[in-house]
Amino acid sequence: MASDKKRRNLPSLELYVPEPKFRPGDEADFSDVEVLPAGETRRPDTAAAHDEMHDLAYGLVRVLGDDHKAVGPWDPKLDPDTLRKMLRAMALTRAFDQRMFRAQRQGKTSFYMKCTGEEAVAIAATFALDRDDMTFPSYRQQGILIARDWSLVDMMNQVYSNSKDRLKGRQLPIMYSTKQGGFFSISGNLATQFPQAVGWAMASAAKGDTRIAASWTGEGSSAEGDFHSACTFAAVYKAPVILNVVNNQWAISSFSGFAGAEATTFAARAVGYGIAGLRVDGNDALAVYAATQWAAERARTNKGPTLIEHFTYRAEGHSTSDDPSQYRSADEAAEWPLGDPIARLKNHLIALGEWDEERQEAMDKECAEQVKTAAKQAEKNGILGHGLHQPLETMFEDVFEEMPPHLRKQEQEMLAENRAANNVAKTR
Ligand SMILES: Cc1ncc(C[n+]2csc(CCOP(=O)(O)OP(=O)(O)O)c2C)c(N)n1
Ligand SMILES: [Mg+2]
Repeated sequence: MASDKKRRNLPSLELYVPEPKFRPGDEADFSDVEVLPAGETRRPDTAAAHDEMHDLAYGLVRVLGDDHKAVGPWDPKLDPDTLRKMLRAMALTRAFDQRMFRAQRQGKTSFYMKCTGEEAVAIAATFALDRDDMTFPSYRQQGILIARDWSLVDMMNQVYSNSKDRLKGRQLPIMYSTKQGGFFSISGNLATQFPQAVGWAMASAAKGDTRIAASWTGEGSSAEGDFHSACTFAAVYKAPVILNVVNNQWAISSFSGFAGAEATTFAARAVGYGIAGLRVDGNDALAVYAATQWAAERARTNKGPTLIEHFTYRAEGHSTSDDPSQYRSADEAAEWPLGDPIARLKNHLIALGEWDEERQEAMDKECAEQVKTAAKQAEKNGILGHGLHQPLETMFEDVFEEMPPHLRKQEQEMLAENRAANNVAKTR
């Protein structure tokens, strides 16, 4: 719209709107993505001042090299048993995702979200945390629960919103919650978990406790105001918290550029807040483990928060409601220069002489069986639309200590209507 006041001697302003590099039908080519060689990034002391490590917010912590060997100062030097446990938790998470995705397609649940390609981000981090540290995840860190050996049946009961769903069908499937699991209720309101994690960490410090908090958010959600207020509080009070930004390149159909990825890295947000910032290869389980271990030690020794960007790729659709072939090139996942986190850890164990393809195949089969057995058990408690849901009156419960009369009246009306409807159905 040309304004009357437009000054003719100045160039017209132009609005810049980012555009993803590849759309459906394009050949994906990530050769411009800078992938630093494994082992090259320095590892500062965990007590280092945040402003002495700005380079790390623009670098890329990597441990696993192209030859599948672990190299450099970030190598956490884990024993083979721990590596195998980590690999198994990642494989089990993938098997769980596959089964639940299929369950949604079979109409057993209304919704599901996979974390394919991002398993290391949640699982390797959980291995580096203490069991009683508190996690504030987004919906793509089901791996935390699996790494903490949480019951698969309990998770499935929630996905099926059935009679054994502890959350009584009040949460969208996959929005788990367990106090004993140290897993804060997932919220559909993106990024709210960030200030909650910082507040929890501040309380832990105020009480003189020893437990720290860790939170995860997507790169898209880092554009929310909550992300920024969380960073301010974390920096000001040196909260013992690890703030993870999972940069999987996509926020449903919006590419990371809309959250600022073209301008700088997500780890660089830390610089402005005066927080330690690390940028990590999110598909390298050892790098994720090492960065989390570093940040945990920093938090535990009162040196303050760390913001970790996990550079990764969402290998599948956003959720069962999404069709990524409509907005991105089909090649992208295969062309992703940082590979697949499970394959990379597997190859590392093979390179160490501690694993082989046969054992991997047997483990994958065992994981599929374990998930199948759990699903059968959970399905006995009910699946979507098969009546074994929570009693209807639970809809009115657990809000007021004593239900106010108007709600009691509504509840009675609902139950009467339901009885009448059932009677009509029976006489038909
Ligand atoms: C406050 C808010 N805004 C928008 C949405 C809708 N929404 C749900 S998931 C999503 C994409 C988030 O992408 P990202 O943060 O990158 O996480 P990812 O799904 O990639 O793990 C959006 C926009 C929401 N749930 N809450
Ligand atoms: Mg994302």
